[in-house]
Amino acid sequence: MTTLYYHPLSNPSLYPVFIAEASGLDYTRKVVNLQTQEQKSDDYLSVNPFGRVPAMVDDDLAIGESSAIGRYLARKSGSDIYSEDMREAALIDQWVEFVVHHIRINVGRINFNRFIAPMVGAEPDQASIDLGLRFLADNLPHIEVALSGDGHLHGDRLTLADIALVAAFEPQHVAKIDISYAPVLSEWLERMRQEPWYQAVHTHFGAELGL
Ligand SMILES: N[C@@H](CCC(=O)N[C@@H](CS)C(=O)NCC(=O)O)C(=O)O
Repeated sequence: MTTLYYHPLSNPSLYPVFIAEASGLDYTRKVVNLQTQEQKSDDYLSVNPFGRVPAMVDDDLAIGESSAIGRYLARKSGSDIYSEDMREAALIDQWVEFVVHHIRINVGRINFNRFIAPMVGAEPDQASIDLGLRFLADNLPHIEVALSGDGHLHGDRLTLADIALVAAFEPQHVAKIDISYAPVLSEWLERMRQEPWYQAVHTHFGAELGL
């Protein structure tokens, strides 16, 4: 049995949950209460010593880190969201890494300061927001070009790369991130959020918490 530990407001942890749904895996998901620091409890640290969500347990295998979990789930399912061909897998990996290191991190900067900080009583850092906005603007043109082809980051089918992009932008609306300068991506995200694998998790980001 596969168990995914996640939190509905954590975009890294939504990535493997979307993958499990898109690849038709039989799995269970468990919310880790970040507000009570459950991620630092002894029980949880025995699952993921990094003390973060997501984590996955599959029989006697326990791992953290969303990208590693995502690849494992995709391989386990045998679904075509990844590839057994090492050259094609590398092309998909390239996009996943681009999204994680150049998109998700900047969405995260903006989200933390605009949405999370006020919730937890931290002081928002405008310089970090500005950096996030600037780096997003620098990198989104690559996404616009890629999605203008077959409507996917790689090839003509849904892959881990597309799911990484949807997960990266989960806090788009709560963090009021204006990406109207990237119209292809804007329309694509709204369409992806209507897909069955997305709707099986939630109708929109934060729905579980009444947002
Ligand atoms: N590189 C990690 C990032 C995971 C991460 O930062 N998770 C955050 C939530 S978005 C977390 O668990 N924070 C709680 C903490 O650090 O105590 C991954 O991709 O899985």
